[in-house]
Amino acid sequence: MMKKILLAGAAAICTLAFASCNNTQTVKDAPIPVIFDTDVGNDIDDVLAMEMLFNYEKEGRIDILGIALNKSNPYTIEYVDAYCRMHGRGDMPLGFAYNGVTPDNGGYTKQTLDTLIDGHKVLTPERTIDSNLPEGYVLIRKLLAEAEDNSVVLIAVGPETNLARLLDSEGDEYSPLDGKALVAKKVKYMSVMGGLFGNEFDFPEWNIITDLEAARKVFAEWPTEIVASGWELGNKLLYPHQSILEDFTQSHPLAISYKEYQPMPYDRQTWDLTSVLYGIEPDAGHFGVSEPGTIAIDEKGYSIFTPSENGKHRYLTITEDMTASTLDTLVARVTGKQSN
Ligand SMILES: [Ca+2]
Repeated sequence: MMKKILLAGAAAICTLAFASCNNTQTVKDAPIPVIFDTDVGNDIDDVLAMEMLFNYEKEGRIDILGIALNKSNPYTIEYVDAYCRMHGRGDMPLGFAYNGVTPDNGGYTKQTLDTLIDGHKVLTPERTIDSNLPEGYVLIRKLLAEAEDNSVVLIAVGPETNLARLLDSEGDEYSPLDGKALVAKKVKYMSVMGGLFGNEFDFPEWNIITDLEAARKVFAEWPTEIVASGWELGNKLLYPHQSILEDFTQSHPLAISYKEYQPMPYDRQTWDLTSVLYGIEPDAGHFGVSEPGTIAIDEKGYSIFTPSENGKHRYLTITEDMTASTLDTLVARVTGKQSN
């Protein structure tokens, strides 16, 4: 009898300890406010990256404050609006880079929007180019103005048109601060896919050269910490096509778009996914990070890293023995299935 009572007492203490531990964790793990700047419609990795963000949001780990589109094509608006709607976020604030780069249709947005399964569209947009979306940089200004100081994680995975326009912006109805001061006050750090680092390859990376002046400005003037994922990193982590075929229903817009983008089977580089994973889980050990320094973009678009003790820039690294587990985690975050 005595033993039974003692055990019950111990269980009660455990329960209390667990509750208290849980409370601490709840406070510590308040959702991270995230702004996503993307060129959905160019490469397919943006869609996988966006899917990761919706999975994080459903788990209560982040709040997606808004999405700024930097592909200047009308189908990008319809696609992203409908994609948000599919995930129950038809209210998602969207901004658009008017007169920006890559105005072409690209290889999967229109095709997916046009797809009918059993006579039904798989994506049903309500916002279009005629919806008077704000400029991407204006949207970001509004969202930053409403956010807590030093709180927002900005994840940027395309040409940096919106970000350069943001840095050039003056005070407005949302904030008296100019773009740089507003970013310095509100942004915690930026996780950006762009550039190329290390010695294995040597060419100007696509996100950088596609709006070269914007990228040069952002790396020269952005006032917060930047962690860049270079081309070489996502190139080491290839998304398994089997996941597209087996983890998604084949009427899912992600699966349709992936198959439209290139002939299957192919394992696409996870460039944009790496910046999402690091942006949300910087301390989880999925990547290494370089020493601090400064990333400069030269006039041809090459990214040049110079180490310095007080530098605000770093870039992601990965060793061969880390790739299998990091890739597993990327797949788990894209599919929303449990993993490490
Ligand atoms: Ca992209």
